[in-house]
Amino acid sequence: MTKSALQIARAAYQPKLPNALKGGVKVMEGNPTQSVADQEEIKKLFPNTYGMPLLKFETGEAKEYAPMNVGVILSGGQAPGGHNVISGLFDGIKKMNPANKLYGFILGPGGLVDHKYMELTADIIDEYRNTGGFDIIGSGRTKLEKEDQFEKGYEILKELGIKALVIIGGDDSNTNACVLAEYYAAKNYGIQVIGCPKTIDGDLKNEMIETSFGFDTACKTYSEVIGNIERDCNSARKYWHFIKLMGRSASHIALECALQTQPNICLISEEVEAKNMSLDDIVTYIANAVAARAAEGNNFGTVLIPEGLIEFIPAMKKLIAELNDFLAVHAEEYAAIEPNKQREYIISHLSKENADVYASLPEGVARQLTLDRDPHGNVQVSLIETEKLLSEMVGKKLAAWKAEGKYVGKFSAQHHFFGYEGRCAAPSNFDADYCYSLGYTAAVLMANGKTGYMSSVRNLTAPAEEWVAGGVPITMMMNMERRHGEMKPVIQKALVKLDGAPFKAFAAARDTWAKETAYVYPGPIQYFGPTEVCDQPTKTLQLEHQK
Ligand code: FBP
Repeated sequence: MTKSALQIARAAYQPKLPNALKGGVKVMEGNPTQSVADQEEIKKLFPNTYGMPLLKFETGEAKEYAPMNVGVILSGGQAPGGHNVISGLFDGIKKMNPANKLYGFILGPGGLVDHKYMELTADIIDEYRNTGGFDIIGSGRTKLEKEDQFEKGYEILKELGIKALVIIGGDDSNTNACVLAEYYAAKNYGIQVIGCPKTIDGDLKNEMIETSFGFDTACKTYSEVIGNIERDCNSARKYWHFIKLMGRSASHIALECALQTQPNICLISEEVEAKNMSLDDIVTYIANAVAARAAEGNNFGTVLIPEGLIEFIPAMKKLIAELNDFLAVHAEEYAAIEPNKQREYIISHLSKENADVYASLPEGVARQLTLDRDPHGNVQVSLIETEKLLSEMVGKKLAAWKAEGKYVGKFSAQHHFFGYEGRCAAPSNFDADYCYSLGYTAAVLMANGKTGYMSSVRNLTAPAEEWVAGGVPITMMMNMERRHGEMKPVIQKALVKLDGAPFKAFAAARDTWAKETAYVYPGPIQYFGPTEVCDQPTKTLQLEHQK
């Protein structure tokens, strides 16, 4: 593989570890734990893995460990640093016993079920240290939730002599890791399962998991490009840039990028829902900012839009729910209608409230809402071009205001969607160190016989040497939620807290940012140089840790 000069230099970077992981490790047990909610139900569902204590690692005597083979799976969307979790895990198990072997299952959880795997040897691991992507073994979205999958997995684990499995994934994959841990414990199969918190979305976090890995690098990558757009925008002074950002339901990415780049506007889905805002309220909010800037001679600006916005607008949520139900029954009848009559057909079959909302939508978006459905019959909201929907509606509103004699200046829009651009970026120093430490922590948890735990590394705004490593029982993060019509135990998703420090900092500054041109240009991630340039965690983490 030909490598760039930066890749070669970066390969030599030795990620930092917390002091407690540098030599022998002592495992300190805390008090028994409880799930965040629905304790009785969760306890009943996880009799073998419920209530376990929190674990904290401290420096201890070096021990000898019996040899063990270990498996690893990358699950779900890519996130920068996955390769470092695997290299930390590899170095950890080799340090405990050089005879230990690491096997990677290919293309996600499906690899375990289909028995597709490879041994990860030192030369392979060395190729991938400090690189972005999940390509060392690939990732996939197969859900591990059925007993026959668990049994198929057991067959191959037994065959390879694997005693412990690490699942690197988001909230759903870690929920499934816990279900698997419980199943293998109940069956006495002697296989431990450990989870690792991954997702650029930043929505797998709680008291014990300060952030999921990948969020730092992804946000810094998007912020670099948003900053570049802001500078372009401030140079040409003729466009409003509407930028949609990945993140699924939660708006953490949009919020962090706003804190880093100070755009004119950033929408936060959680606030839209809490304030019961309509699409028109949002459009009016943006249009007012456009008109106010135009009055100062500034016919340009930047708007950040979280990917999941549509689902958080209460009226749209209701409309989508009714459309899902209606089309589940009438899809064929609808498809047989002439294209130019389909809109009328839908309007005539919806309740008055939803028909009005539907009728107010631009043609293209209205069509997307009725056509693009996933295998479960749901609208694929991520495919809805919210950035275009909003700019089109803002344009119309401004034209109407102009017709009424109001000064609105000139409005010309550009559109962007940033998601895939950041998910495989080479990890920042923060993610390189954090991921390596998470992988190493997983190795210590396994060597000490733990199962049903998630690797936890905390105190992340301090230098890496002072980070606190340990394990958190996955059941501790669970509650019961309705999924596909059934109540299921799942890890509670962390949405943006409107009373949290990051949102409050943003809310206190946003009116100024809307009016003035207060852009910040963060520039590219730096790997070599002064620590204040290279090693800063996200603004979200810094604000959350401020007392
Ligand atoms: P995970 O939740 O699996 O980490 O995935 C995150 C994400 O990047 C979301 O932000 C985005 O909505 C989704 O994956 C896109 O999925 P896909 O990669 O299947 O297109």
